[in-house]
Amino acid sequence: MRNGAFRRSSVVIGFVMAASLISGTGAAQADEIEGQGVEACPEDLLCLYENSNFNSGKDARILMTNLTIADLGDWNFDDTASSYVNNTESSVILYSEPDFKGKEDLAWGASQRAQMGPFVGDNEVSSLLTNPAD
Ligand SMILES: [Ca+2]
Repeated sequence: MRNGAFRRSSVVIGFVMAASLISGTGAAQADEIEGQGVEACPEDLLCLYENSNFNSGKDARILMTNLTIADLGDWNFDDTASSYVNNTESSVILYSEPDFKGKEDLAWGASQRAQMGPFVGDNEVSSLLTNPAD
């Protein structure tokens, strides 16, 4: 009896792990939603908000990603971000030009900024590097 119960819970745990792999925590991804607020940003993703204060007051575009993106124009998000939430444990470098050029800002792991800056300003982010080597 005990042995059977143990085996059954192992199967459940295995299923949950497989489901989380498929749904993508940890998998490379980028996606766009409409929303607002810090809580709109899922765990393990960096979220760029179209407007300052995390789109406060009105749903607007949010680009959510854990990818390195050389040109945010590919996601129709070039020169768009006005605030961000880094809901990952790693730093992300934000650049004012495509291909990791121009001015740089460091978005620390588990940090947020209601207004872009100080180095890459409002509507300036054009590329981003996730998991930079220290
Ligand atoms: Ca903007």
